[in-house]
Amino acid sequence: MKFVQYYDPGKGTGVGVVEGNTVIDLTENNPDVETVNDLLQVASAVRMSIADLTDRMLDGDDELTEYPYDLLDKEPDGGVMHLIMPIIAPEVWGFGVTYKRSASIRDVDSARTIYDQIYESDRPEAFFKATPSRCSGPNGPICIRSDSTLTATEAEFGYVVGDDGEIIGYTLCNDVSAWDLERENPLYLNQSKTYFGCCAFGPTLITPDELTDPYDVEITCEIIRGETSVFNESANTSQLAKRFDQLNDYLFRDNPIPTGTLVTTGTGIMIPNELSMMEGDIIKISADGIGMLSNPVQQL
Ligand code: DO4
Ligand code: MG
Repeated sequence: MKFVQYYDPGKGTGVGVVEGNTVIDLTENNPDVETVNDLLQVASAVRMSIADLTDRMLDGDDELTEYPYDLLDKEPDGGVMHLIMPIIAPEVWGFGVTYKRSASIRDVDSARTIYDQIYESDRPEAFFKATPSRCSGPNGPICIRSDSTLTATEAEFGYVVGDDGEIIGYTLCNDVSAWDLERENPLYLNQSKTYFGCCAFGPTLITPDELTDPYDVEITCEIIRGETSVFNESANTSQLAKRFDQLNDYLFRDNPIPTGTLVTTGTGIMIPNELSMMEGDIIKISADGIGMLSNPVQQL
């Protein structure tokens, strides 16, 4: 099953189930379920998956409101109905250098070997990435911090964890990063990774029963500058050097991770320096089944 969250002026947030090009409104007939987080809480109490619980809620309900997906896939504007992040992730954590390409290109650029070492070791690179106020959903802005001149898109596959660390859904993520800060000194990593507008994710949250092989997802990243597509490349999650249970093993070690946390799994698509983000660019990250996450770039 595929979930979105939306904002409806005058009503607030709601949850939708995506079927083809249609969004079925779950909240209208279940007003206590305003977010996927609410759904997760109920599902956990009754020991069901969110997909099974939603099936039960929709079953036999003939009075469902439906919207065309395109109607909701709009720029966030308080006056119109639009998609928002597919879950309110209380925390976002990132993993890095999980693809060979990411390791080798970063080392060439920085003339250091720390990335190769991380790629080869059991303990992955993990970093705190964001909180809801630092994140955008579909069509929301992603930002270049005011003290960076080389900030780049990192197109990534992400998973969301439930109460016991189990994966409850998958999504796409842009781990926007100020590469110039990171390359100046690795101890600036936090400042490269975490600031206002540093992360976008969505558009949907797809459950494991529908996305059955998360290690075979083709992720494409396109950069639109002006009217022109200036970059279009793909990577496949089959190229990931680490498995999600291995990442979770380190992430959850002595570290309380709240339910609904988004974990972003590293980029396999390295953007050339000359195509680092510029104000007005549109960055599109897409994958079959999950949809297209499109975000405009804003200079802070
Ligand atoms: O080591 C720096 C960050 C790596 C990262 O974010 C990635 O590989 O995606
Ligand atoms: Mg990254």
